[in-house]
Amino acid sequence: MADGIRCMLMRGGTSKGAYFLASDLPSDPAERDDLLLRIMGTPDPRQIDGLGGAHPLTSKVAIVSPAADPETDVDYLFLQVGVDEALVTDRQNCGNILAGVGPFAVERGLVAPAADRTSVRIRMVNTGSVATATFATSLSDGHRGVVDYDGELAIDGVPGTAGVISLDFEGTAGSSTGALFPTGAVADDLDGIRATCVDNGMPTVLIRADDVSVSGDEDPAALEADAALKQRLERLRFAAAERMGLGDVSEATVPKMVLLSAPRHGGAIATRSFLPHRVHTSIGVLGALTVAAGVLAEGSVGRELAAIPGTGDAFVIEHPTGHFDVDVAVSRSGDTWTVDRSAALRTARKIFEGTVFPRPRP
Ligand code: NQM
Repeated sequence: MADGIRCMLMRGGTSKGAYFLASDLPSDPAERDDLLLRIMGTPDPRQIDGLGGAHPLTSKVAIVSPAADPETDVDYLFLQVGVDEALVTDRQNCGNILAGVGPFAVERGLVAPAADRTSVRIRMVNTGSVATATFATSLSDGHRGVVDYDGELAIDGVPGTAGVISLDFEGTAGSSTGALFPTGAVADDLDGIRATCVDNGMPTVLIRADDVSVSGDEDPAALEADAALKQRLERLRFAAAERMGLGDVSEATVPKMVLLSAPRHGGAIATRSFLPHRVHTSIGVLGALTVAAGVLAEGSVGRELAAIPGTGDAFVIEHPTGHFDVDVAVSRSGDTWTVDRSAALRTARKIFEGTVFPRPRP
């Protein structure tokens, strides 16, 4: 470890993380997690002695390896690293960090780029579902090829523009819990509150903001300062987790809690997402796909607040720094709901490539 570990720092969507090849890290999970805590500077609210950015959205790790199965090109394991808590968890996926995985696979020579656009099929090891990422590449350096990160797509929550990375998902419905609506109902009574428990890639609990006495357009900082609200949501989260078959979630970052209110800026629905303790400055990718799938189902919490888009139109999710447009379609046969389409556009950027030196063990 004195020689350091090869690492790439990337922005993926509205998040930022350290990307590694699995072969550059210890194979033993406990040893690997201890190393990652020391690389990211956890536990410490400022992560001053590591790469972490002092927020859950910038304390993330992607571990990429050649695919174990011939149906896909690479395997991607996502790890959420705590900020002030010495925690590394694989119990959630991350679609924002996923946006950097295809480019990283090309950068590391795991996937040969095409002359124009390259598609990489990625197995998300955390849940077993698959995403196809497609992005611009060129063979301009003669032999190895390069990723073209520049482009014209602006995503809310990130300044400027960058190249489009399209993400098409398969098998996200119920990928952590077994069903799109894991409690068996589109809405449940949870501790006296109507809630929709839904999983289109991210186990999530949808509740109306006005049911917990907020309007749903507050700043993240205002919601984080509301200790009574946070306690209430944590109780609801534990109750929901039990109904969703997630077991003990005291050390897990799922299910996410999402407060819904009527759209204010021409979108379909307004959201405030809890991560679950800090409040998201935008919304996660799988989080957004899950909100859309939940709200589209008749009888769900949020359906009555939403302005449902026409067939073929994007489902526009309003969030604290703008909106996130996703392409989601659901259908119903009897009581069973199926997700027919889940896709979104993101951007990513290579920020730094080099060798990271972990803090020594205490
Ligand atoms: O839902 C944050 C993020 C995420 C997750 C979180 C994500 C997703 O924005 O796919 O991207 O919900 O913990 O990075």
